[in-house]
Amino acid sequence: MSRQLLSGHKVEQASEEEVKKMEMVPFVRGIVRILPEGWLYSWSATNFLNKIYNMKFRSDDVIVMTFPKCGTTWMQEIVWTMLHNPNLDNPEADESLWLRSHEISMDMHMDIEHFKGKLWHPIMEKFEKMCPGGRIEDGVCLQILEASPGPRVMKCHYPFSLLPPDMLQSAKIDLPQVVYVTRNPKDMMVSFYWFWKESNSFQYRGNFENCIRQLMTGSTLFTPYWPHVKEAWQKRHHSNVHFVFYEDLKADTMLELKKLNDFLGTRLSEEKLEAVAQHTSFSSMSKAGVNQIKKVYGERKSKKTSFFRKGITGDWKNHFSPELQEEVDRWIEKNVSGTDISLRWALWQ
Ligand code: PPS
Repeated sequence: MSRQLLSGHKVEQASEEEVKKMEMVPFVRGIVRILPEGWLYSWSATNFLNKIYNMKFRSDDVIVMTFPKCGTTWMQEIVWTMLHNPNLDNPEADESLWLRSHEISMDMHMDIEHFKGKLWHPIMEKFEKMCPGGRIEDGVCLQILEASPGPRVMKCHYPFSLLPPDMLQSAKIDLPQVVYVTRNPKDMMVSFYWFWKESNSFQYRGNFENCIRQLMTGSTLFTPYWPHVKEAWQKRHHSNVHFVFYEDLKADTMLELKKLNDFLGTRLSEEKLEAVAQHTSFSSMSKAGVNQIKKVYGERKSKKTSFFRKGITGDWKNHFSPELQEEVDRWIEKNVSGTDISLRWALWQ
């Protein structure tokens, strides 16, 4: 039985066979496919997508939107720091980023067996404090976001077409700002593989090649990749959308921070931007991430967090066989053809 969302998308339950092939820890009520694009999300997403479609954004909101593993966490911390910690003296910065910058798409994860109908316990504690009497079924992160003061820095893995249609509909004034980050698909895929493999929540059991093929064929969670990127690419000239490539951010961080400074209107001096770049470098963020995890779990918890692995470009070269590379490059060429997305970037030779 399929049903329709307010966005006009149709929701279909993925078959047990399809879900089994994803080789992950089960989702209590399975996986749904959102058509026509075919996005695969946990069933819980359907509880929240209509609410998200009607979400009221504020003019001082910044939404960091990405297909997963494309640089979300990095950009979230950059934007949060520019807006809330430009002098690097805000004590809230010691708190985990997940408690400072909430995710619009996070509530779908409460269906992962590991979470048992809730979310990560520090988020639940914050929910109880900020939203007394709130019902979990109405979305933990969504309610925290509603109760949060601005400027809110939000993370979102949902694509534009599942968000409110009027979100970018008029002049710059009174609209939220969207920073869309993408990353060359081969590095995105490698990052996904290790994230799933090492995550307690997903516990991916497949091998590397399977994972890459699932991401390529749009047969695993969050996929397909290309429609997500293409929807944002079409909006890249909108005055409230800022499109960033992970590779550019990596190659010349200061140049990208200057562009962000203009886009966000933060007016930080070059010296302050240098400090932001330093504070959000891979080494600083991964060190801070470990400390934040320790603060929550204590010393005995694993020393790393799965959100910081290598933080480099071109790591796919250490993972792909020549045959697999050829297959993936053909898929990339097919998807980039007919668009003005740079094939050179997409192949990232
Ligand atoms: S998620 O789960 O979708 O939010 O993951 P996301 O943050 O989008 O992507 C994780 C990858 O980003 C790398 N990362 C960074 N790279 C450079 N600098 C900084 N500061 C940084 N922080 C996170 C992270 O290491 C993941 O990439 P890989 O290739 O796996 O290392």
